[in-house]
Amino acid sequence: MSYCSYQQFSLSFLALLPFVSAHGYLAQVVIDGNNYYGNVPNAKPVPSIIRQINDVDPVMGASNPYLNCGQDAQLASLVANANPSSQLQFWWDGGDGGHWPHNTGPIMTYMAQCVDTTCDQYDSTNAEWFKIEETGLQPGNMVWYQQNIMNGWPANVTLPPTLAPGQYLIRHEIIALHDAVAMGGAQFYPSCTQVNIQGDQSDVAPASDEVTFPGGYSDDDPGIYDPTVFNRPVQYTFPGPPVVSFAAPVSNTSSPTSSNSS
Ligand SMILES: *[C@@H]1O[C@H](CO)[C@@H](O)[C@H](O)[C@H]1NC(C)=O
Ligand SMILES: *[C@@H]1O[C@H](CO)[C@@H](O)[C@H](O)[C@H]1NC(C)=O
Ligand SMILES: [Cu+2]
Repeated sequence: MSYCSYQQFSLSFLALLPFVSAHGYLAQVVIDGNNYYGNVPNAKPVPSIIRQINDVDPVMGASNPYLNCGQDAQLASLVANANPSSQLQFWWDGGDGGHWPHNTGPIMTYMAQCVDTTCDQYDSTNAEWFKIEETGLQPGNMVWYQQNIMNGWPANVTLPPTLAPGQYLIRHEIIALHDAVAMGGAQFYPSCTQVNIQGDQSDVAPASDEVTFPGGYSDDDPGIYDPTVFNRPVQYTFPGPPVVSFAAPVSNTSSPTSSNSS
């Protein structure tokens, strides 16, 4: 049901295309210069900090249980050390091994504490997620930052400088909105990465800023069902809770903490 971005093509041209739907997955995370590779969906897994999914296709529907960490996400066996203000890069690949195939929609990053256990054992079904970053449109509101992912660049995220230490999941998510002019057409691509934050800082998210997944989104949220997503300049409202007050400062340049609301 979900093609990548064919909707502007004529039906006759569509009929000539091979039935390849590339979609994609989180292939690699870089933490302060250290590379951590994820597993290709469905491949025999090697140790990783990224929870492996079993399908590059998007998660569809705001109440889908796979909205949590991605399609049938499995516990990952490793947990990487990170620090307050660590610089992260998230590298997304297309399911065909090429570049990420989408360019319309937001990129958002959430975190949740791995409660009462380490993240390699933590069942995130009831995790309380708080948002540390949301990246939408580049200045001018014509082009999404997601275009940079399609061009072969990573997403750049800075961890909150004062977040309390401990084991956390980082839920880095791309939403592809090219079919979101219809209710239920938004494509969700969640991912979960396991980290252990060092230090003795003390900020924690207030419960009022936390959501579960599913739970944090509705199919009729303005940023998920978006009939005007192709009207430029784009007016966009991010779904989910607000970014926590102690998140790293927003920079509207393209690196390394690119984050810009419309
Ligand atoms: C960043 O935001 C500031 C304040 O809104 C603005 O003056 C500046 O032009 C912006 N920079 C870019 C590259 O858009
Ligand atoms: C992340 O930073 C790199 C290097 O500055 C930049 O080329 C890239 O476009 C940024 N990513 C996004 C999604 O803007
Ligand atoms: Cu796709």
